[in-house]
Amino acid sequence: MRALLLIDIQNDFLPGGALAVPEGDRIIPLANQMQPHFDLVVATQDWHSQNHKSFASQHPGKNVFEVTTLQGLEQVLWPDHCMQDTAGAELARALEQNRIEAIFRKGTNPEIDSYSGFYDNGRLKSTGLADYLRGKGITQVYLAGLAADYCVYFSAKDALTEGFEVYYIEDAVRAIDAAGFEKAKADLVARGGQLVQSHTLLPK
Ligand code: VGL
Ligand code: ZN
Repeated sequence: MRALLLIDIQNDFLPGGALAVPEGDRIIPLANQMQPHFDLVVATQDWHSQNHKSFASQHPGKNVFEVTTLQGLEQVLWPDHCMQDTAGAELARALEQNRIEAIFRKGTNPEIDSYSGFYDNGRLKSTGLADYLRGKGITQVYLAGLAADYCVYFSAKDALTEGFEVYYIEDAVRAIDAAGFEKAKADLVARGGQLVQSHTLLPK
């Protein structure tokens, strides 16, 4: 059984949003076209408290995109984004949502960031996504969403670690940083993941 994971397709990651991913909106038609051809569609949602420590605003004197340490882990400091109950945290309006069976929220703990839909960055807490997928008989996980070099990448890595067959849908993701995108893809392939194009997942 195959699941489509829609990672963080939220207003703040679209052009005009607080942490806009270049061309982030371009993946939405692809995500919509693919959904009917999967056994299960699941979404993740970055869902931060307003004082989340991944925000540069919580570190006086530090700048956005500066790297610091948080709980012993390297942490990029982001603009305030995806704050709980704000419009920026909502899933994109253009995204078809009726087929999404469950939404896994992450990044709620203000002390630690959570890029992956499976675990927080310190791997201290599971979201339950892996067990949920296994409970549905899923063995193959296909990923689309934002950002390709952060949350999609970390989710794909964890999916591999959890023993799923992993397919990273190359044209249905967009990255914050072009070099980071290339690195992420190479690393996933080295770990046994596969890169696919969305059109190969649609009926002829
Ligand atoms: C993300 C940075 C901070 C993502 C989330 O969804 O890729 N990136 N929070
Ligand atoms: Zn975030």
